[in-house]
Amino acid sequence: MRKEMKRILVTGACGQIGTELTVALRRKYGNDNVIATDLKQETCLPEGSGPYHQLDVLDADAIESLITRYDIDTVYHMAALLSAVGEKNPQLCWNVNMNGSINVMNLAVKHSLTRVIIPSSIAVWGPGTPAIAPQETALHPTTMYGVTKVCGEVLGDYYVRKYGLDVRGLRYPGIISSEALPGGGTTDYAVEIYYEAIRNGRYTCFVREDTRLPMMYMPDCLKATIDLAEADFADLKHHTDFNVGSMSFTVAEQAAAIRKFIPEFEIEYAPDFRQDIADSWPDGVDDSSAREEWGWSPSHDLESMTRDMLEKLRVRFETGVLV
Ligand code: VAH
Repeated sequence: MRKEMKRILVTGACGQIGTELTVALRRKYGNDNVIATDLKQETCLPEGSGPYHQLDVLDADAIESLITRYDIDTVYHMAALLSAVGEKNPQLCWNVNMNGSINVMNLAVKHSLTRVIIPSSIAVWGPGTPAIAPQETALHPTTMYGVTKVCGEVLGDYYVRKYGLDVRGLRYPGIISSEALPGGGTTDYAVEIYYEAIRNGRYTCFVREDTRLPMMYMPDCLKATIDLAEADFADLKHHTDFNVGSMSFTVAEQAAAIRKFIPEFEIEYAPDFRQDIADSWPDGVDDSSAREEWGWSPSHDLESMTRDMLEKLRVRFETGVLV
């Protein structure tokens, strides 16, 4: 089985993580060696920054034609419906998240791909999970998205053992980024709050102020994803289910961090159906396995993320990129 990662296919390349992951991979491997795909017809990536194809991950033949056309050796399979949007259409969530993943894994085996990266999430846990989620604990998700993430983990592990396929994944916490809005997750509030703080000086949050969840700034998310992908397989005891943490905070703490830069910022709370999902997830994670097996170490905390987010968003509002 080839070990080099040289020709990469990204699915869900217009998603919150996919957008910035594609840019980071192109910077590292070269624009033309990273093929971006998404369900969207038009690319969301800068014109001329590398190949883009519209792709439905339920169409195995379309995936296969890209694998052969570009001699792909690695797939970052980012395409998925997230927790909140998945609860509005659980059957579609199952279909896309599971059949998309098994299409990628079957084609990876057929074409002897070097590696497949398939994200998991803190959504694998449920109400009985300890406040700090251990690496090994019972997985009782309460969302269809979480069910698909548990299934994705064990399906990936099966392909490692049954076919010798190199499948890797990490349990993303809420991801916060300035470049692409999240696509229908429960943790979207932690991103929207920064945009609204600059746009309107105020935000109505859809979870309570005492809601505490594990979160991660996008630069750390990209670092974790690519570091895991590049780790020596022989060093890994886990494959598809690494806990990765960086910080945990309540909405009230996040609002206070924003007020250090925007003193007049106001927030009110109007919890909706996403409160029950957030309440089912842990406050934090034990990521000692990721630290031991592939050297995971985050760089950002709430203050440095807040400063960077507000600086970057202010520029984009002032230059008219955002309104
Ligand atoms: C969601 N942001 O909220 C995603 C994530 C932390 C959960 O997978 O659905």
